[in-house]
Amino acid sequence: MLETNQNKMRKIICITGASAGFGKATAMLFAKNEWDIIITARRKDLIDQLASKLETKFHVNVMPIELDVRDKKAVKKAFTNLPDNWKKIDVLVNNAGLASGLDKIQDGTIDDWEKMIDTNVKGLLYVSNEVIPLMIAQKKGHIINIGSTAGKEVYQKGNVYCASKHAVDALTKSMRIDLLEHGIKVTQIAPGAAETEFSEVRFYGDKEKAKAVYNGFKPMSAEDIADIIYYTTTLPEHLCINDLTVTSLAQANSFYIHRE
Ligand code: NDP
Ligand code: 8X3
Repeated sequence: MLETNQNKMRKIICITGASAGFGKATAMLFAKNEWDIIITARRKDLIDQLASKLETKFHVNVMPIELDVRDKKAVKKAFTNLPDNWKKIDVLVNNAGLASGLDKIQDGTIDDWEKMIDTNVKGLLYVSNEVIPLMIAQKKGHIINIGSTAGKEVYQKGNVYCASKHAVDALTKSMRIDLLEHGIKVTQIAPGAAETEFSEVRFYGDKEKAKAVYNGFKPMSAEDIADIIYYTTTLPEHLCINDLTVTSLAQANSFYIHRE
């Protein structure tokens, strides 16, 4: 953290999975809008670099935390060890997530299934479990869960990834009900295809296969999703976007993409 930025604390957003894709673009946009930011991911070098860049460019405070959201002890430690002024989290973006593999259920591996369930569902719960009490104590807060069109409809070979995002859909609805009395907003953003590292991760680093996912149409970008996340935080106190599905113009839902 730069010393010059230290005295002035602004609104605070905590973003999981901020080393790439949606999370990184969201960190950049909120920094530009003068928010202080907690960024977490496993790739420490990337979040450290991002933190320095944002602090220098936008003169905000950034707290980079190396964190695997699947590790419940590490999640607890990370939030317990936050300095008190960083515990005043206004917005949590549960974004860390992945698809691993694209196979029929009979061809899938337990290793891939566990990766997706442990990250997309259990990781989201571990982080929420730490942040919700902080928000309840403040009597305010906003949790934004990144779901997917895969959480609205299942598609062939999507099986466990789709199930994990259906779980995000259900948890978002449940959180909204349970937190109603505490004045905490709960939003799900459910994007369709966006070109990030997502497909590269899904196809185990195969760049060509990943690129082909977006052949013949203009997918969304990470910046598009960051804009939408930001927008949901700009509404008046009494308004909450509960659920927002967004796709590129070429995509109708999980099944229909118009390719030229
Ligand atoms: P990217 O692969 O570009 O980014 C994923 C981010 O999640 C990275 O920062 C990665 O960081 C982090 N991450 C993955 N696993 C873990 C973990 N175990 N602990 C902590 N951080 C982790 O993908 P996107 O930005 O596209 O995806 C972000 C979210 O959006 C995911 O939940 C994804 O399912 C969802 N989504 C994506 C869509 C798309 O088409 N791109 C569409 C709909 C939803 P690191 O590797 O450094 O840990
Ligand atoms: C990512 C979008 O269509 O690959 O959640 O499931 S999709």
